Amino acid sequence: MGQQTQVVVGLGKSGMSLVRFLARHGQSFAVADSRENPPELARLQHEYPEVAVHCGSLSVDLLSAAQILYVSPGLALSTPAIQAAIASGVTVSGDIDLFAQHARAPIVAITGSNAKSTVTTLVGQMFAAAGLNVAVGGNLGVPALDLLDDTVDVYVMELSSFQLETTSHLQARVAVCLNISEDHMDRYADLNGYIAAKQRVFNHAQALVINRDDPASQPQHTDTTVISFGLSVPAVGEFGLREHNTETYLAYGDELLLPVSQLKIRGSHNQANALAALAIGTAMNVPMAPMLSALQAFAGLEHRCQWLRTVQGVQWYNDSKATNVGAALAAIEGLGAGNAGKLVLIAGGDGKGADFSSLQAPVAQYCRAVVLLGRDAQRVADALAGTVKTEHVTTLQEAVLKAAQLAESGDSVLLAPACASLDMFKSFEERGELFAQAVGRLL
Ligand code: UMA
Ligand code: ADP
Repeated sequence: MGQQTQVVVGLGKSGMSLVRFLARHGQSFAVADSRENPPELARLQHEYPEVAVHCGSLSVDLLSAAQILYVSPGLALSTPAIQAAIASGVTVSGDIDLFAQHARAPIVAITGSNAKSTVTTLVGQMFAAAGLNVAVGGNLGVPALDLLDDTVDVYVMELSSFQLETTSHLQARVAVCLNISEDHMDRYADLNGYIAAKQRVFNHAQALVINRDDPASQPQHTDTTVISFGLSVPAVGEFGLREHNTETYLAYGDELLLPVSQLKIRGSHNQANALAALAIGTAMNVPMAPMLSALQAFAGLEHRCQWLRTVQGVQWYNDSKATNVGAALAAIEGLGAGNAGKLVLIAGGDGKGADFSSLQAPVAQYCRAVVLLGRDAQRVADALAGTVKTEHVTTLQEAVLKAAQLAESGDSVLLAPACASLDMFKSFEERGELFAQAVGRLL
């Protein structure tokens, strides 16, 4: 087997999209994955039998002999074989870098700890309503390289911190970091390392959309156009909220755009998301009218503060995608502040090394009780000690029954685990679907 100057490292969705791209461009390359049986191995061997593939522990010799590695987002750059290659002068890149170098239409790049998928989807729908041929993907759904198409008018890309780590040529037309809260602490040395990865989204961008309520999400310095969003009253050229005749409106400077009562997505965090999407569209010169009609029609994504049903006066919400503390906080505060009743929270799972102490105050303020399950249930319970009643259960079905007992008419039950699902479920989607089924069975 000859030496390859290009190696695709990782054979999941991103790796396979890289294989398709490089093969389409007639380039030669090898593939490596640290797993014995990576998810796309059978497909690779069937569709590209000529490509050399190395599975099992990563070979330092293979990686260090290359000129460039395209590293998948799931693989930490601190992996020893990758570090050894970097030390021998090998360039590290990734699918987003290659995508950005080949995209012929502007890129809207959206990152942040939470709300990426919601805002990316909403912006995609706004652009489509304005008649643009828009391609939407990245960390959300279709891998970036599979979206490349010369008929596209604009790419709207959700980017994770992992993808940004290997990206040096993004040059987005509009870049946004929606918010920062602790996540993926099993992958970063500290919060600053995580923030630095997120902030790479701003590198060489033509216009920035920033969250004026969240300093950690903002660039250190910039000399490009900036449009801000936030929940305060907006100055000229900013997006925010204004009160008028006892109603709260989304506003652009002095201009009232839409009463928040006309949004289908719930909670103040979703008002911030709507404002972010409008700011992104404005930075792209998209007219306001089609954006507002897309916004009014947008019912949100499944598993994100999704209303399920009312049972005996109790509202049930599925926020299984609240896989970190910041998302759970937003849901508790967003739903708690707007409700006359109390919340019964269902939480716990794989905590990814997070600190749960910031849940204490909102749980004390808005919750009647907390039902806990999963691997880090006790760590969450310890952080909530002295607030409200906590109950431990072992299955999601039991959690639903326990929450139904604890909730009173007028209350809401919220699944917002503040943890990943992987200790008990295949994915956050599976956790949310099983929750919705159990709620559907309640009498
Ligand atoms: N892995 C190995 N050895 C390898 C390569 C990967 O053990 O050599 C493991 C990783 O540690 C990880 C898993 O395989 O646990 C998947 O990693 P991957 O890089 O092969 O993932 P892909 O299938 O390419 O999917 C990735 C994103 N996944 C991750 O970043 C973990 C998908 O985001 C994304 O949709 C896809 O590319 C297309 O762009 C998912 C995700 O969970 C939704 N993202 C994280 C999040 O949103 O929090 C960042
Ligand atoms: P991401 O793609 O960044 O994970 P999602 O749109 O899938 O974002 O939402 C992830 C979680 O974050 C959900 O639990 C959702 O309810 C919550 N969330 C949505 N908007 C916000 C926000 N502005 N701030 C904090 N959490 C939010």
